[in-house]
Amino acid sequence: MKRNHLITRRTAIFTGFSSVGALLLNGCIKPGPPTYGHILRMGDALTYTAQRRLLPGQSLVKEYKRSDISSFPATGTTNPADPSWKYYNKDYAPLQKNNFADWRLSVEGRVARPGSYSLQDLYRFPSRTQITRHTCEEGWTAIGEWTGVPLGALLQHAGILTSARFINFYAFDGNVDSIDLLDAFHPQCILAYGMNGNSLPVQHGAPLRVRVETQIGYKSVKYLQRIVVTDEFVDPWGDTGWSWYTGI
Ligand SMILES: Nc1nc2c(c(=O)[nH]1)N[C@H]1C(S)=C(S)[C@@H](COP(=O)(O)O)O[C@H]1N2
Ligand SMILES: [Mo]
Repeated sequence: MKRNHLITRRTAIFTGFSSVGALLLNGCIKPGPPTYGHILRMGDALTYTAQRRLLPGQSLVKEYKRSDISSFPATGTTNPADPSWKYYNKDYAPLQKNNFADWRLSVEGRVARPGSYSLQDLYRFPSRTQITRHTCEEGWTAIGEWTGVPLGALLQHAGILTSARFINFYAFDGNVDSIDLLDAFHPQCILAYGMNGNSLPVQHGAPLRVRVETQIGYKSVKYLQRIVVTDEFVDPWGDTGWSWYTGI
């Protein structure tokens, strides 16, 4: 039985690789970030049906039990409404005061149906809850439970176009980052509005944050305001020395 299981897995892996190979043969590779996301050129070379067929081959990060949930430090911006904070945003406090009822997530760029989503809109999507380990580049890790909308589901709802290659996140504190489509459609890549069974606390990114479980903590942008789908790589880190791709 065990053997069969292994063979099945190997077959699956092999099938995955041959799809990648087919892609590489198909694609004329444009300059871009030196990542697998670029090599695959998901948006250009694949139809979205084929892409989704490929995705189940992506491995999931480990998920933990409720009893594994740990205390969870907050880093970087912990309150965009604090006027003494260097990345203060005056628009945040009024939204927070009203429990984010007037907050909207804008989804723009290479989508057939650009638009904006309230929290209520997002609650209507099928949700995913996952208990995962967060790894910060500063050297700490913590385990928390996150609930939210799979980013892939939202992108499909907005009608992501085949020319799309990157998903860019813009936050209230001016933070900007991006991921490629392979990470965006990873089943554990969610837009979280809940943490440990409650709504997402301000220090952890209320009302909505990204959870990119396949990468280091700073890719999980808090305080989301805007998502822009692009066909071009916009380097959010420039020459700061921070990596764009930080897979774990
Ligand atoms: N908008 C925004 N997102 C952010 C940050 C930030 O300062 N602003 N810090 C990042 C870093 S370095 C980490 S480790 C995690 C921390 O999330 P937490 O504060 O919920 O622990 O958020 C990331 N996302
Ligand atoms: Mo971090």
